[in-house]
Amino acid sequence: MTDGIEESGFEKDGKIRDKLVATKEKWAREGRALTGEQADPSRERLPPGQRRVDDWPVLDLGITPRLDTGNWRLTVDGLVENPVGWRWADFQAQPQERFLSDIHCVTTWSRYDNHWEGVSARHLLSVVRPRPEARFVVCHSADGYTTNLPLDAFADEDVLLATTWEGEPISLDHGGPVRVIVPKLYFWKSAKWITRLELTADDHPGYWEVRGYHNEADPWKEERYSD
Ligand SMILES: Nc1nc2c(c(=O)[nH]1)N[C@H]1C(S)=C(S)[C@@H](COP(=O)(O)O)O[C@H]1N2
Ligand SMILES: [Mo]
Repeated sequence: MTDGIEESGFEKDGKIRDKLVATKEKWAREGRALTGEQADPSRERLPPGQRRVDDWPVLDLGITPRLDTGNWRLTVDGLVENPVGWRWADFQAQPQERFLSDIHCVTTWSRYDNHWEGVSARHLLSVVRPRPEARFVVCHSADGYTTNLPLDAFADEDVLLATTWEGEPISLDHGGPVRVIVPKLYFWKSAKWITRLELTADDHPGYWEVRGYHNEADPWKEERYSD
């Protein structure tokens, strides 16, 4: 798999919005919304080129998997000492933690003060125990989407596998029953409908990363697109 979309084995509704994908690829080529500025997250809350919204837009490829807490599974495998295959009850049996973070989407909206609950990436890593060679995490989703992260970025203290937002279960539209949240990076790095986390030695650029989006995706450095 090199193009970031793959068979997931889950039933799905809808099909890839080719026009939307083409538009976003065009934006990447044109460098849309780039200001050329950088900002210091310890001094400013809104990254360069972003604007604040109060709603929470739904953005994805157009394929909604028929996932629920009954058929959802999470596999964590690859370069780990203790691979796991969790069902909902196994996931719920892990320590549940609360998080507060902002969302920054590359399409320029930011949403402050999102309250999440779920299992921290740190806890998950303490269970699976990455092997010394593990340096990257590939997030695989039930719609076939993938996105890649350095293991260090995934291991950050604010990263979680979220099951609730503002006290309610995360809706299917927003990636429920379980999605990844990586607050320090643009939101395309936060995989909805997560079903597999694969730890690897080499980097495997995901769906948007092979279509012109930046591999690192730090909003404070405006890493929207690759050059
Ligand atoms: N599985 C999956 N995760 C995904 C996507 C997707 O298409 N499929 N889109 C990404 C993008 S580009 C964004 S901006 C956010 C949007 O999440 P939201 O719909 O909850 O706002 O999800 C990210 N995670
Ligand atoms: Mo996005």
